[in-house]
Amino acid sequence: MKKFLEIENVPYLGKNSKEMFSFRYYNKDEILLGKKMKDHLRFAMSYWHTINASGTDMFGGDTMNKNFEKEGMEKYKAKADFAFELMQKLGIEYYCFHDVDIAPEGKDLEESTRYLEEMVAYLKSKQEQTGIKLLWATANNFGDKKFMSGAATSPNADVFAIAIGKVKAVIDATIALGGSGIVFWGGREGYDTLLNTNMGLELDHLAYFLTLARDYARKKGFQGDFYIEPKPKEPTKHQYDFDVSTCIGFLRKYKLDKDFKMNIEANHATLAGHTFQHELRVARTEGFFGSIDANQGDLLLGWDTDQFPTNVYDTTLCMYEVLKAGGFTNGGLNFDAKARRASNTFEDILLSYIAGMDAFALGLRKAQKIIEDGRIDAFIEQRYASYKKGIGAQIQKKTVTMESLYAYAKNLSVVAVESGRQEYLESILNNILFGE
Ligand code: XUL
Ligand code: CO
Repeated sequence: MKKFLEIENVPYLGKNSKEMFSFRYYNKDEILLGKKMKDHLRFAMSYWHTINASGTDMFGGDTMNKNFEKEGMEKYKAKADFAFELMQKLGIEYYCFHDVDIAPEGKDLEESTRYLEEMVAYLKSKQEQTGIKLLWATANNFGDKKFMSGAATSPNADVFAIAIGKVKAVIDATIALGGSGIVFWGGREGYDTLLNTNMGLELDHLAYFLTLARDYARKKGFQGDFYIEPKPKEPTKHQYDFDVSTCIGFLRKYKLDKDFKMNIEANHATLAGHTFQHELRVARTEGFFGSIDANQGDLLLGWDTDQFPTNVYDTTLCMYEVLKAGGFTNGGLNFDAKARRASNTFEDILLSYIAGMDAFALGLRKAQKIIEDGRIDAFIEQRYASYKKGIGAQIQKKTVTMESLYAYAKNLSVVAVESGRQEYLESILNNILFGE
């Protein structure tokens, strides 16, 4: 088979390595906290950015050609060959795709499904040859013109039907490929103006859409996770899957909370005005932690730039949350990220994955240090010590009444709340990150 990249497998050479194509922190079989690094991190390649996106933005066209001098189905097979070669060379064991990433679209749903099935068979043989697995798949129900006013929330019932038909094909593909997740990102499930929108009806339709998908997949034997991927805006002004809290409220209302978890994307968190860690913490606290779309935005640009994650503060605090959540089960770290438009060579694809994987590997190492160091966890524990004894313990056990608390509080005079020590804790984090 033709090879697309001159570089061979990317080795781990340790933190002092000056070799361009090497990992400095990602040593996949090294054991940390009782588990191999690769099993903590469960890296996945995103098909859409890596195999298809070619640099087009609002102001200019492609800066790269990823067609491999082929047309039609042959082009998609060449893309798959490239995808698996890249993953093998990087040591990535999972991948994620939208239906339209892996196969061309036909004139109608039936023809598109046929193309999809042909490519699923091709990908299946590649999986068998390499041991690489599908992490999750999703339907692109936002790109085509018919989805301009939404898919599940479209005012047009035919669009709802076509969109759920595409999800059926994706579920069948996921099962055929042994994938462990199905993602729903509501690309245009929201509104641009309330002047034309029946919000209550749209939310009901969205919930029914997800219910149909869940029931079909479970009927077909799918045992993996369903994920909602929160994003507050872009392309619509307001998306119904705004952030993790909003999604959890929605899932609980429509009794979907037993099957759906969150796929949390860093750049979506910051678009919602949250930190990445905040979204992870909400999901962990509420029992909805599932999977991660690993990337980062540029706060000065302000839109969803989907850059490769290199900010070690963020990757560290992310991996701290992942460890505290007990690690991934069916989920993983999918690089929903693309090399910048001006990083336009095939080597840049490799280099950007190396940068992202190393940033998360370093983040994992530092998160382990935070936990082993124990000062931050101990501080939090101590901060709530008043709930361990006396009246606090009774509140904690929920054995008080309004009257008993009033009687307790009525003569309290000076209450000394202890310092929150934010700056001290930030300096501990710096000490752990840079102290050696
Ligand atoms: C869009 C985005 C999507 C989802 C899958 O912002 O993140 O690529 O991850 O549809
Ligand atoms: Co994403």
